Amino acid sequence: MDLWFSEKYTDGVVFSIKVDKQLTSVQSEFQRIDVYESRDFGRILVIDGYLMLTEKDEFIYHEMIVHVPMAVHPNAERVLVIGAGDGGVVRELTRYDRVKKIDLVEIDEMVVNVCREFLPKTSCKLDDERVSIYFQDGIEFVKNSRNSYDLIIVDSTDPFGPGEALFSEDFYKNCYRALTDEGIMVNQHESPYYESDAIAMQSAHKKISGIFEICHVYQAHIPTYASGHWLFGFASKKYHPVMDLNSGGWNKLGIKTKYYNTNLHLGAFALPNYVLELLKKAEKQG
Ligand code: AG3
Repeated sequence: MDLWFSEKYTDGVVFSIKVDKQLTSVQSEFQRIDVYESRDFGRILVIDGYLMLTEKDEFIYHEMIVHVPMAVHPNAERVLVIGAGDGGVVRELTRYDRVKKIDLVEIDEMVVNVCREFLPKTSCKLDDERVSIYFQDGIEFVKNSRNSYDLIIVDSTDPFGPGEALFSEDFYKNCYRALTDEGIMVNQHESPYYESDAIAMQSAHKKISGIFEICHVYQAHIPTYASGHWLFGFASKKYHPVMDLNSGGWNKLGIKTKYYNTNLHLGAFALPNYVLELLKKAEKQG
């Protein structure tokens, strides 16, 4: 009998990956966590039925959510990561010597435990000495931080379930306050393609652009997320994501990446017309 993992994108569209076996399935206090093994995408992490990452294409998401702000901010030393218990964001951050402190705030300890056991390729740097893990609600954590971080990376699930509040205006306002005057916040911004995702991304954009001085959106091609076309938000107090890109400086670091490069960085901010249209509409609603 064939075993397939399927994620429903709309009432008429389903994406499926044939899996060889289920490696684990646990129900935490917050959500259900499954890991599958597949021939084409390696191991797959699924939360509440939604695909979070696959071993085969997670590098795209994690490189783009980390290296884009890191190539713009000239000296990001203190980084707050919210969500991301799989460790993928932390792994990319630890490649920078200049990063001195990484606070990872993950609401669900079981996500970290499952990923440590079944996804060593993403969780491999969670024990780096610069990393402190807080099993707490990200919402509460940022409420109590002031002027403490150079960069905040919001690697949330989708805007429902435990991830919902990570798309709220209050949360973004608290992130703003938790950042220094030169701070940058990057967040996973959903997809522009299917209607329900597009509505979520417009709502996030509307809220963030009402708070941060500089607010842009960039894109990447992620084969295992809805439509394969995924967006990230770049919100900043001082640095512009394209004008302040330090290509020479970043290239000198010699970080070997599989997806990100500084030419692609520039291109990632060049969005298709229909996406620009959606963003403009969202800003007007503000
Ligand atoms: N963060 C969640 C991306 C959203 C995926 N959405 C979906 N499949 N409907 C991914 C976590 C990687 N660190």
